Amino acid sequence: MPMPLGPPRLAIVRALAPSYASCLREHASEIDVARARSQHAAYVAALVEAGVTVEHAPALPDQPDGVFVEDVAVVVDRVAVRTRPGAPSRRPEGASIAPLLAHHRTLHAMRAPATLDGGDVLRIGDVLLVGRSRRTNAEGIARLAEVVAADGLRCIAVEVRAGLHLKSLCTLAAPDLVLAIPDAFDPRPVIDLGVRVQPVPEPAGANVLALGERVLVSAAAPQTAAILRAHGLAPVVLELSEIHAGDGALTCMSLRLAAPGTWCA
Ligand code: CIR
Repeated sequence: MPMPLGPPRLAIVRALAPSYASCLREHASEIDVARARSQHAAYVAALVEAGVTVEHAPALPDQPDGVFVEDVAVVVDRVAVRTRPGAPSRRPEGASIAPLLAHHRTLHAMRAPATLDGGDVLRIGDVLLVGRSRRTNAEGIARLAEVVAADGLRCIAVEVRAGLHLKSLCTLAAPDLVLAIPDAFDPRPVIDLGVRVQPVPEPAGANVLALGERVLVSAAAPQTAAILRAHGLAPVVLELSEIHAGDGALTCMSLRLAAPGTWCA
């Protein structure tokens, strides 16, 4: 009997740094830090509203990308791995999260030359689809596979040809439903798992965060919200303009831990 998908029991988040306007990003867009902070606060409130317990990692004022905690670890059922992020400037971020994770899971390390960002890891049941991207290399995927084997999970590598991370291109909305930017990646591994791949018309719609029936979705993706409704899900729309300006989205602002006997997105 496979484990069911559930809402996360716990989410680790980190306050948005005053230095956020210096975060890594593809295009030198302007960032309004005060606005980013209120968008982050609304995100945390939406997690709490959905019944998720929120734990705050120590603030890192001098790490502009520190709010994107998803990238610094991969957490599964009994084990977790602190990643070695692909961007060197982001490698110090994980140290302050490690003790929090070690409290809940057996925590493993990842060493050079391996690199991996958690944004490249999409869990579907017992499988982790892992994007080979600008941030995640083959050694990182191999190390992740070694760690998660302890929980009976396997990894399948997927090429990320465009975009930052695999989860910039596709995320899980329900146990049998992945939303994806059309033609952005090879959907066969997802389809082979018996999961439908639903194309979304807006790039910002590809990254949603499933919290049970509720699914967080960006205000920049109104058509995606309508698609979620059509699938019987309850979209919770969040304004994320300043988070998107930092190349971030919904999944990247938390590290989620499932309740025992379930897995989570
Ligand atoms: C970066 O380039 O690393 C950050 N500015 C954005 C990271 C977003 N992370 C994610 O989607 N998992």
